[in-house]
Amino acid sequence: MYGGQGYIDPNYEPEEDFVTVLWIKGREKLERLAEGIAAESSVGTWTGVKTANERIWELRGRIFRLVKSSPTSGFVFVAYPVEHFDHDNLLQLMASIRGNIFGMKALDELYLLDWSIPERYQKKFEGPVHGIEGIRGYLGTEKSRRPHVGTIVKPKVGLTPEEFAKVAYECFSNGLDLVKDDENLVNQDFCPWEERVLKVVEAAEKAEEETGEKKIYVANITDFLPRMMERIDFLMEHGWKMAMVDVYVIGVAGLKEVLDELHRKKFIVHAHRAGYAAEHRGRFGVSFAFWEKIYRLLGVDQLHVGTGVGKMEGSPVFIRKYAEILRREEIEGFEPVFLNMRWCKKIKPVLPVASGGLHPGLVEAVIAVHGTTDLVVQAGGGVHGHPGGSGAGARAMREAVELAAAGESVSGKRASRELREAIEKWGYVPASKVHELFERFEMEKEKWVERIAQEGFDAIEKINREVVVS
Ligand code: RUB
Ligand code: CA
Repeated sequence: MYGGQGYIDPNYEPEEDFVTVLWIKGREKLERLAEGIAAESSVGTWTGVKTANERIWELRGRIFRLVKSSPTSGFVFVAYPVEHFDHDNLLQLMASIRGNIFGMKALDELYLLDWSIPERYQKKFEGPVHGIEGIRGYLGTEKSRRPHVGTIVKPKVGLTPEEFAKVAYECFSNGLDLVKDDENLVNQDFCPWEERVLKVVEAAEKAEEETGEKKIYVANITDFLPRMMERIDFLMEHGWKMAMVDVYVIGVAGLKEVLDELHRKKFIVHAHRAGYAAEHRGRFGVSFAFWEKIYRLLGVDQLHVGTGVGKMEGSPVFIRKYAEILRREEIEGFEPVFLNMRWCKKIKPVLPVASGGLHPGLVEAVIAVHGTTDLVVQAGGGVHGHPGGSGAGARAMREAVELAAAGESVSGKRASRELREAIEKWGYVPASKVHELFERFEMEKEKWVERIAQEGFDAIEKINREVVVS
């Protein structure tokens, strides 16, 4: 009971509901902590109020499942009826399910692991304009289905427009499909945005003519709204309909506005997620699964999801699931960590971007983590750190991706000198290591489900630490 009301209803079967799954730990009984959350995120408060009635009570959050790890901790599943929420107002929805509950005093840990969105709500959104097939159509890879190969120009910041464009040209003309600005490069004095864009677009077009391949350069337009709008116009005027946004730092309201404009103009949208991890790691927070569903709903075309084998957080098991959430129509859950969910047809699949600490020797492994070649493989240091420079690094990456996509070894006899040089410098992880990890995990899955139920969040963290490619 909380505020005089009971929110637990084990017989309730969610149909057209939003469902959230949370990890909770606190200083009261799990049931009471959970009811506090259901109340505070829906119709209730700490005490009964005279203004409530039966009609309002129907709008409540219902706890239909509790998985107890101890008397004061466990996983909680809450269902909210669609009517609880304001039409397509994602901000109102966030203030409910990702709102006040994180400040409740009785809680020592609270983590929103996942949520599922009913089709009735999804239908109010447009989703991506291009998505996986649109981008593949643009680059001409619908048939080959090979991963797209990209780079982040490095150093992240500091190059002048000329220097930046020179690196971009070397990468484009040596086999890369995509060149991007880094998340923290926009319009600094040493590299004015418009000047950079003009020079890089010229470089990309030159490389297109020379190689006969289409190229994608995504300039980072992230800024306050009026300036993002100006940049979209500038790109349009120069016949360039693609851009990058730092989706997390922009915030959902700004993102909706900028995406509306990008959609009207049919841009390809590359989404960088810098900052998401500030609330994704630790024991008070929100999983990336929450955010990527918002980004797919609002309609980005490609989105960073991690690598599972590079420098950023996330075990292969988690990264594959994050990617499936973007790519699939039907998501198979792994409760209580991930929920089952079906995307409605209208919301197209988003192309996952694997990036962060990658190099040619990790290409086989990262494709194995994803379990498909529908992805962008992206390397910054792994291109520009090649002993032969960016051009050699680009060729080595493209070659590694072609070999791995064809199921061949990146370190085999067919590898060129440049590819071997990259592997000598950075090492090599074969796909078989990743396959073994997934086979082991599949065999031990039941055990992990039990461990998660018993040990709670500790076991989830162990999957990230222990289920890794070694
Ligand atoms: C990677 C890079 C990206 C990270 C972000 O550079 O610049 O910003 O991928 O992480 P490098 P994530 O290839 O030199 O490591 O993709 O996990 O959001
Ligand atoms: Ca970066």
